[in-house]
Amino acid sequence: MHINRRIQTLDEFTIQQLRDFPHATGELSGLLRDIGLASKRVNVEVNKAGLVDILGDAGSTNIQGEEVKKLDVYANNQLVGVLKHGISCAGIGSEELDDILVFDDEVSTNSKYVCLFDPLDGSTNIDVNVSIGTIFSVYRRVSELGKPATREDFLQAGNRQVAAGYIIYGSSTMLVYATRRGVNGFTLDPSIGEYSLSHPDIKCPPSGKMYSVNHGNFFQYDEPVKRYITACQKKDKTTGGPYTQRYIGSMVADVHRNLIKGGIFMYPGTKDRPMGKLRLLYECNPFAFIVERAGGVATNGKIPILDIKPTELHERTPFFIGSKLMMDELEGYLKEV
Ligand code: P6P
Repeated sequence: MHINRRIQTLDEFTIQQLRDFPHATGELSGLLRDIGLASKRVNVEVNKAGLVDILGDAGSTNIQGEEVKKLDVYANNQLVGVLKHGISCAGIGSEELDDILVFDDEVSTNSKYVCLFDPLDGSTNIDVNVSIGTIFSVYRRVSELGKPATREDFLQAGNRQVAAGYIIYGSSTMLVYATRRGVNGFTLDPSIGEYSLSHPDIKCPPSGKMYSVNHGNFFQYDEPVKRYITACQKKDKTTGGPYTQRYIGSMVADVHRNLIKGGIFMYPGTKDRPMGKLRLLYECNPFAFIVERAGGVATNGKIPILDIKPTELHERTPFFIGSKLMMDELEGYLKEV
């Protein structure tokens, strides 16, 4: 009997990974499937956000001082729910929660991993139907199994991530995740309600024609950054300039586009906010892990993002990420005094 295995679902793919690596316990695969399940529930609400009273503010503000949209809260609760009741996660850190949330039941305290996430990035775009996304990062615990997870489990450098990924709720819903074995993309097939492998072994093009930055902050950026942005707008046979400027204002969408087509995304520090806006642990680290596994580069303008040793759960960092040759070109400008 011929079994059509042409398009693997996320579950089939992660189970195949287990077959290929018999020593694996299956906990990481289970965690990824849990996140996939939560994202399918979020997807349903995102897709009908204009129809029901789920738009608008939840009336509260998160630790960032930002108005919390109801979908933010819903997405956070879905992720906490599946991870708390799964068998793979000892605790979580979330943009929507002031502090880490440690799961203290017996199964969770024996789980190997902790997870950090931005449950719904780009939420200011919810009301205007622009693509938004969920971003997640997975670490193996450094604390003793059998005891509750500790803050040190969450404050690890990004180069210690075992997996990272995102879900983009756009023209289609895609889950992209990276492990040390590579980056793979799965598109949600509504006809079967499963993520199906659509982008195997994603590689970030070594160069591209798009640069992504908020021009409204231009005069707030440091001189080398301004010189690079200006160079992106000039005709240049060696770099292929001028580049096209694309800025969606939703990092998941901007970085996803550059991962697939090539390009560079920048959220530099400014005079008012020297550390920029984006969060290291659950925005920059996961994307840095994914893009670097795909052959791209991610820095804070000085060192690799993945080498930064975090000290705070919600700390920010200047962020530059994209195609290797474009990042090398940027580095040349940033090295200038
Ligand atoms: P600005 C969305 O709020 C977000 O965190 C990222 O998704 C996005 O890239 C950035 O902020 C946009 O910020 O200051 O350019 O509007």
